[in-house]
Amino acid sequence: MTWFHDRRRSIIAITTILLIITAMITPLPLTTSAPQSHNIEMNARTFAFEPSTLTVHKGDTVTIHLESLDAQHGLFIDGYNVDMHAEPGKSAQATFVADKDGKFKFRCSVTCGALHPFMIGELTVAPDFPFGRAVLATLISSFGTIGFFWRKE
Ligand SMILES: [Cu+2]
Repeated sequence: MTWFHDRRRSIIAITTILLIITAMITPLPLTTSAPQSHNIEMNARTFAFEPSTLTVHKGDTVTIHLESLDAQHGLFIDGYNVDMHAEPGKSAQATFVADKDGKFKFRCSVTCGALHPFMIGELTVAPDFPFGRAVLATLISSFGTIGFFWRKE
């Protein structure tokens, strides 16, 4: 009996192929495949950053312009080795490639007062989606293959 006469196998093969196509073409909420450049104007004041959260995609180039509105402040990003110092009238700038995905705290790196330890924010580096889709497609085809070759005695 050839495979296409086997109803169970035909259903599994067709379902698997349809699921893979769905995984590849379904629009995801943040569909940016090509790396982007971000120019971020970051204001620092005692004791907060504005904005306090940043979201980019893995592979993006990020330039942060740090402007201080009152005293000397710094901006250090955990896990990225980015550090810069600014004081009023003397802004600082740093550029880096967001090559690691995950959530990274950024914090003031100049002791600026009582609440300095709480002067923090968060950088989110979202995984790049073509990779996510590839992982999904691989998983679906693995399950499909297992289903296809599974034999009940
Ligand atoms: Cu500080």
